[in-house]
Amino acid sequence: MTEKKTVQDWEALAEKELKVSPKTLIWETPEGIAVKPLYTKDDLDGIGHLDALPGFDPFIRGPRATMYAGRPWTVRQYAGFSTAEESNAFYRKNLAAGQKGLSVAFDLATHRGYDSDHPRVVGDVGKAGVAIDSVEDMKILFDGIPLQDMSVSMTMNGAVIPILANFIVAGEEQGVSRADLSGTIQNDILKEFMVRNTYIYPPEPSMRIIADIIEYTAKEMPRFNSISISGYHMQEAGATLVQELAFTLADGREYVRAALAKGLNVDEFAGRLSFFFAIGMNFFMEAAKLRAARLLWARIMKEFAPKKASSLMLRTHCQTSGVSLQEQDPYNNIVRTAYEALAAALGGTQSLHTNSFDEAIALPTEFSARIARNTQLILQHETGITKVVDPLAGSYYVESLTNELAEKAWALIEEVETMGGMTQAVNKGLPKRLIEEAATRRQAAVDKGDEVIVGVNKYRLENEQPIDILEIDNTAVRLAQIKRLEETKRRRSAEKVAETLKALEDIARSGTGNLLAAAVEAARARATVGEISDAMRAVFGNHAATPEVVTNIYGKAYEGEPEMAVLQERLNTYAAELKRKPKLMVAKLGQDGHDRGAKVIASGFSDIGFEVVAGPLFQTPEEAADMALAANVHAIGVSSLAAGHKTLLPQLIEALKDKGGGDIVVICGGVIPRQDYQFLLDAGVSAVFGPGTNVLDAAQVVLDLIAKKPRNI
Ligand code: MLC
Ligand code: 5AD
Repeated sequence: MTEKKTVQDWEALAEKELKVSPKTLIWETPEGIAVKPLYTKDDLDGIGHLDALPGFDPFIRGPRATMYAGRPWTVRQYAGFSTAEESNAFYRKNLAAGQKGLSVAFDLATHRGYDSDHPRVVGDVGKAGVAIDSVEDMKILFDGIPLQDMSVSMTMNGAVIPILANFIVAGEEQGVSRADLSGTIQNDILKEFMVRNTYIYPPEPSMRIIADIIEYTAKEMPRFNSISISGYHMQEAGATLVQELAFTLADGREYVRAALAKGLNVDEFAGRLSFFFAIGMNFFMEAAKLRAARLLWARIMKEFAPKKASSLMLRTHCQTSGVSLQEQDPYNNIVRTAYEALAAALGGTQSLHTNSFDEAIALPTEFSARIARNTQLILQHETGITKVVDPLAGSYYVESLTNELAEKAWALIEEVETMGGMTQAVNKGLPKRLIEEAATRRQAAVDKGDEVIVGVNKYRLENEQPIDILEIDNTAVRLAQIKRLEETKRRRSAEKVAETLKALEDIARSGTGNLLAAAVEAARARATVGEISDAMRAVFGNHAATPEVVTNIYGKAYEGEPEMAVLQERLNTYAAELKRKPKLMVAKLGQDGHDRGAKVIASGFSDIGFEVVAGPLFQTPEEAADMALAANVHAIGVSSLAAGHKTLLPQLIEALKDKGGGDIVVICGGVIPRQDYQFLLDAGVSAVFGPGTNVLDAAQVVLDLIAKKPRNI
């Protein structure tokens, strides 16, 4: 008989194998979790949920008793581009090829409550999603798609009132009453103030909008999920999994309180709150995160003493991580996405979007979207993973991780609570700061090679072949939208529009009545997304955020590294010549609110020794040029992630020339296809930095460029 071995025996053996203590193998994750090389039964000591069953409180093993064995997760691919006609055709093809639910991506003009003819959105119409100006567009978007049978998710937060109103009216005009509409509206504004930035109004009226939507859907739309409380964008912006988990659940708690303050009973709405998480490359930790999320949500909801079990149940959509995908050697992204999708399924997601391999370059083509969709279909039909509920349960490692994530997230949730809840924490900027610090730390780890990304900072290809991408003719889309807007306005009753908009504005002003109910009337009369948004803007005003730059994180990671010291010395010598530090403005143009890249560059350059000016979000090229001249910068770096670069950069260069700043160096970076580099260089951009650029390398190039064109007024 073999003798029973202990963990101490294993440690001794491991040390013999390694020649050093196995403690050196402990992996400190960004979450502050020390992942050991071996987990055993001892790691389960004191964990309380080990005998939980799926379908029962606290739902750690899944919200449904049978999970995928009864019904697989919904294959729900997020998509939208160009006009309603083009997006509709794309949806229909995808549904015919095995997709099960719809998920609409709107363009940024729509997100921020501007019609397609607004001067601030010239570069944005139809680019990052589909342009929707009125019910007429919404009807075309769902033409031939029976809304009583198809669940539709709409990612909308800023212009959530007009968009949901348009959807309700489009359903009505298809002959489907709102009570029969199924789907989800994202409607999660707190994370917009933290990370995603498609807000319109200040926090307080924005929270009222959320509560009004929860109230309206609870009473009128029993099959509709009133909110999709989202951590996805936090992880995309750099959050650790603990931060993602904690801030998302704390947001959820805040929304529950807002709905209760409206006088609703918790069981009237809690079963229709839904969630949304990102699934990145830390495979087991991502699966554990979903299990921990369900556990903690049930704990949070018990505070509100619901009677229905469904009120405790966390149901979620997941999307594989966009930031984990790379521009270099892009077919690797198919592999990354497949692993992430598997983690989401093992974690028990209800619905899933898998990203396309061209993510870091452009919007999906039909080809890349097919592979992304098939990644899920292959998991569902070929691997057998759907046959067993929560197959990771009981794994020493996964149970221990689930427990540790839950404990760490709970501590952060409690910290938010002591600040007075999430609205207060957001106002004080805590979550945003923590997330931006984590993003900067990660960038330094990748730049230094401490974290390996295959094809980017290791095993890089010598020659990259450009891949086929989806190009959208932004001007053609804008002109087509403007034409339909004009037609819609010509055909409608101006009095009816004015009357319904006035009623909406009155409700906004008085603080009583339901904003969505009023907007449905306005949408029926063909008031546009812009007009409905403006009626509320007149009362609520616009929210403007001041960008802050985190310092001493990037530099600290490079402390004592010769690479940094050499660069800093070069910069100091040059600064002595100039009699001031080289000065860079980091700019965001148009409605593109993805500012992780801009923030990380601002932080990195500032720690290297540049003087950095962070421009606000949503500048027009003119405004950016004025700011750059007033601040007397040597260079402007534009970060572009929403495909507006071919319109906005030439405009910026023209504006600089007109205003006497033609000698300011213009560089840009972000999601820019290689096919567009020459166009940008011809337009006067001095350098283009794609995703995966090392910050120190970029700083060298910027110094070279400034030195060649020394502007020093
Ligand atoms: C499910 N059902 C079962 C079952 N499993 N019935 C019996 N046995 C089983 N095993 C039932 C459910 O109760 C439900 O019915 C129905 O089947 C559908 O299942 P579901 O699990 O609720 O799935 P789904 O309808 O897909 O809803 C998933 C969701 C929802 C609750 C998470 O909110 C959703 O679809 N979210 C998607 C959000 C999204 O796409 N976001 C994109 C963001 S992109 P019933 O009757 O109970 O409903 C983004 C990017 C950016 O944000 O920044 O732009
Ligand atoms: N179509 C498809 N996917 C999109 N994403 C954003 N916009 C679109 C769109 N119009 C995806 C990307 C991105 C994430 C926020 O959502 O994966 O990283």
